[in-house]
Amino acid sequence: MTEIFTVKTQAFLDQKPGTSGLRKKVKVFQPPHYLENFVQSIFDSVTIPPNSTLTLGGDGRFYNRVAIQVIIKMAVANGFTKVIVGQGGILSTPAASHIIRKYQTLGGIILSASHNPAGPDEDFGIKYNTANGGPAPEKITEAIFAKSKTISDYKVADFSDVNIDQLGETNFDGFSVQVIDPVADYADLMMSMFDFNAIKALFETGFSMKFDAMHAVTGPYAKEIFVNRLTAPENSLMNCEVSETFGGGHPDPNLTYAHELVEQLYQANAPDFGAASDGDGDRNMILGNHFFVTPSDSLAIIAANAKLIPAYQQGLAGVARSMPTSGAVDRVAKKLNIPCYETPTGWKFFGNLMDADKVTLCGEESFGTGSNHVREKDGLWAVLCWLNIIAAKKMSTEAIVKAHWAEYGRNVYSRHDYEAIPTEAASGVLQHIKAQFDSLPNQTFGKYTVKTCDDFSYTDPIDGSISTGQGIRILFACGSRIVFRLSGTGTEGATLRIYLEAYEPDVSKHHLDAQVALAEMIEIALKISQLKQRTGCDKPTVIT
Ligand code: VG1
Ligand code: CO
Repeated sequence: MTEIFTVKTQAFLDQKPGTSGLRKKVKVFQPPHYLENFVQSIFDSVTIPPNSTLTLGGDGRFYNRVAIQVIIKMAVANGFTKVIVGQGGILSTPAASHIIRKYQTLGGIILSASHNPAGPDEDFGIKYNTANGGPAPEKITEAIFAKSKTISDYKVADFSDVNIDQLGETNFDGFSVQVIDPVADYADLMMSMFDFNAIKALFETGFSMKFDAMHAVTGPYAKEIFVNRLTAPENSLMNCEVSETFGGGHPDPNLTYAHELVEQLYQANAPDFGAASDGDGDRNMILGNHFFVTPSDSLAIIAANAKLIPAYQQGLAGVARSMPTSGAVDRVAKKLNIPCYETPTGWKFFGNLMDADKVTLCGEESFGTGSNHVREKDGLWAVLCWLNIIAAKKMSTEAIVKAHWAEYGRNVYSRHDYEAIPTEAASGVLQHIKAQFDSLPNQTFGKYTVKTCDDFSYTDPIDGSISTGQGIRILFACGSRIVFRLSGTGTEGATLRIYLEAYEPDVSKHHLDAQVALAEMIEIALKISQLKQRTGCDKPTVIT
């Protein structure tokens, strides 16, 4: 008989899950009982019926392997009869979502801190996904947090470490562990959705691509899909070996952190197309030759051209975007005469809409796009959407975007991040803006007049749950917007994000750089927030 031990423990009071799970420094996770307390709090917050299976995998960062062994033993002790684990402990976030759905497992634990740097002195993270394949809803994450504050013991089974590098199923006494190929099921799903023959033919014409996995989890997926199945040349890939430290980098696919790729796309003889994915494979950046596609535009363009992709040939039930994401997709929805939902930041809010078949596509300004094929955002899926659309339209990335703007007008958009600023200064900025909620409406700044301002709250149309405090919105009479929001994924101080949007119907201004086009809005944002005075920062850390 496998022995089950109950271990006495004491609560750590800081285990509050953020936008996507619990993220802390590895050093915080390492002391005895820290990881175990959180895992037990997860298991105590869900009902585990007999014969339940758990999906388990992570982005391959430092501490992934250690945590996987702990979680396997705790899952067995808590009544799971099977654990499906990705070989080497690897599963990208969208692949994990697919595995949960395909094999109908009770849920999954994904070990990732996404784009946060990895290594012994960097970050680790853990999140729980439910049976629909999506991130646990707030009701569950709140229960996990509450549990973690009162926990007094946890359960762990006594057996030696499982070999997670060897494919196959091992039967133990009353339970089994199945090590699966982390890529195959996901690659098959992609093949069933896209026109692989058309994309192959595109590569055969000499169309060139550069995909940057940023040393993180999508490397093996990209090799299988782009090189093995789509016959793109090997040199289409860069940084595709998963490293425990993510090569010492910060796998956030944006213009700042993916600069190695950006430089290649902006050099002479640049490839036709460029893309990058983040640490856990759920986000993406799309580039053309000397051209950057804003994520909000990417969502709108995929929606507008969805019928060119076999999986969406029948059209879309609806679309959804997070509140700070630009309204570009709203214009497409209007034209297609389908509903468009506005949710708070974070993928968990899209799940209910997709489960109820209200939406097919959804996305966030933060380089996250996805559809109802899984219940997570999906980086490689977005890249395949673009390749499929390019193959079908026979136009360049830039030409596709410009044609879209000409048809719909351009929602000029930018996000300014102020990272790792003192927490007090950051909340001071938000308090200062909120204190002006009564006086701002009707105030005029240059050509912009404030119409309304509020702190965004959302009532889920499916289950009626309410989420408040989701970001401060200042809406102008002309339809432009400024949004201020604190990040829920950082682990150092606070990160304040300012989202800026202005609608430009005039084609003759579409060539303008977003920072130039938004210069006046940026000034207004700084003025209303007193950001410089209150934080001492004179410029953003990241501009997108
Ligand atoms: C950020 C993004 C948000 C995204 C989240 C998780 O959150 O803004 O849109 O859903 O990261 O993405 P925040 O709270 O820092 O703004 V990932 O790739 O870290 O799973
Ligand atoms: Co991610």
